[in-house]
Amino acid sequence: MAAPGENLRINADRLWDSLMEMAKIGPGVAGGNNRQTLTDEDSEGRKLFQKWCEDAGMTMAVDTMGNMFMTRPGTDPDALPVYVGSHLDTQPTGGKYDGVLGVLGGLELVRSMNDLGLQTKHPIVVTNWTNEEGTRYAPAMLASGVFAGVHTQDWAYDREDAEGKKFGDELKRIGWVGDEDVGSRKDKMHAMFELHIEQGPILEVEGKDIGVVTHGQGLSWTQVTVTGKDSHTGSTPMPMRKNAGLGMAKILELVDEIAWSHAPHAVGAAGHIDVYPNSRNVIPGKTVFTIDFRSPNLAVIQDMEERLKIGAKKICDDMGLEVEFEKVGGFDPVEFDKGCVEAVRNAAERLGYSHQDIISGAGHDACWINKVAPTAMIMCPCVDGLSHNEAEEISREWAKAGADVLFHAVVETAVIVG
Ligand code: HGY
Ligand code: MN
Ligand code: MN
Repeated sequence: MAAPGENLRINADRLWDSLMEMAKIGPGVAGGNNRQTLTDEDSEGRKLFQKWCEDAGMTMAVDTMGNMFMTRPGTDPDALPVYVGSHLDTQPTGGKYDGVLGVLGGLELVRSMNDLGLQTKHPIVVTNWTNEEGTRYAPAMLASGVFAGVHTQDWAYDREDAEGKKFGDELKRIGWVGDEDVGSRKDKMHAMFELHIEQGPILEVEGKDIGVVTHGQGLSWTQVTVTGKDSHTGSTPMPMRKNAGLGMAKILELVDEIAWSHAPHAVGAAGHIDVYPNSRNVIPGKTVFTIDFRSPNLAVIQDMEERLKIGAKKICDDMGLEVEFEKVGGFDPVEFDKGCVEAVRNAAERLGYSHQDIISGAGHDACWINKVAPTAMIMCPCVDGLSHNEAEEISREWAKAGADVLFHAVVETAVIVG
C-alpha cells in the first residue's frame, strides 16, 4: 500500500477551533464539560457534529443505540469502510478532550482530505459511540458493546440512571433512536482507529508525542450493597450499632490493599458511593458503591474480584451487616490488531513524531470494536496525566500530532487512489 507523503498533515488550527466550539456545549463549572449521555446537551453536541460532517460532504446513518456513522464515500463501493471515531459524551466533571479529540480528529482528517482532493478506495466512516463513559448509565462503552454483540439492546434499553430514567426512554426523548439495527454493519468493517488522550502521565513524563497502543487493560466493576440499620447517631450505644458506612469504609481499605498487592500495574478504587439515608444524625443503614478494579492481566483481575468478595463478607459478618455483590461492568484485557498497530507506528515514524508502545489504562470503545474488526488506538499526552477532571488539558501540538498520525494510519489503510 502506498504510504501517504510525510507532508500530508491536518489543519491544526481548524481542529483546535472545533474542539473549543464543541466545548461550549454542556459546559462544566470549572472550565471543562458536563455533557452526559442522552441529555439535551448531548443531543446539541450530536447536532453540531452532524452539521459539520454534512458540511464536509458526509452522509449520516444512526443505529438503534444512537451510534452515529458519518460516511465519506470511497472509489470502490464494494470496499469495506475504515472507521475512525470515539465518543462525545463526557463525565459530569469531564474535560474538553476525552473522547471528543477522537471524534473531531476523524472529522478533521476528512476535512483535510477534501482540502487536498484525496480519494481512497475504501469509504471512511467517522463515528460517535453513544454512552462511552458509563457514568449516567453503567456500564461504560455501553453502545459499542451492544454493537459488538457483548450486550443485548433490550438489556441496554432497560439500564436506569440515578433518577430511574431508562436508557431507551431517554434516547427516544432526545430524538436519537436511529433506524439502522445496531450491529447490522459490524461484519462489514475493514478496520477501526481511535485517537484518544492518554488519561495517564506516561507519555508526558517520557517526553513522547504519540502512544502506540498495543493493548488495553481489563476492567471489572462490582457494585457492593452493605445493609445495616439506620439509627440515631447520638443515642445508639456503640455496641448496638449496625453501621453500613463503617462497613463500607473497611471494604474500601481492603480494595486499596488488594490493588497494592498487585503493584505496579493493578489499580482499584470506588468512584461511585451512595449512603442512605445520608443524614447528619443517622447512622447509615445502607451503602451502595461500585468497585473499579483494572489490570492488564486477567488472572489478576479475577484474583482481586475473589479477594474482594471473601474479605468484604468477613468484614460484614464480623459487624453483623449484610453484603451483596453485583457485577455491573467489565471486559477482559485486549490486544489490538498487529497490522493496524504497525500502521500507527509507521505513521508516527514517517511524520517524525516521538512515540512509544503503551497499554491503555482506560477503557475505550475500541476495546469492544476490536472484537469485530481489526482495531488500533493512537494516544497523545495530557497535562499531568489528568483526566475525568475539568482541568483536563492538552497542547495544540499534541492534538496535531495525534490527528496527523490518525490521518496517515486511516488513509493508508483506506488506500489512497488519487
Ligand atoms: O472507564 C473508563 O475507563 C472510560 O473512561 N469510560
Ligand atoms: Mn474516553
Ligand atoms: Mn472518559
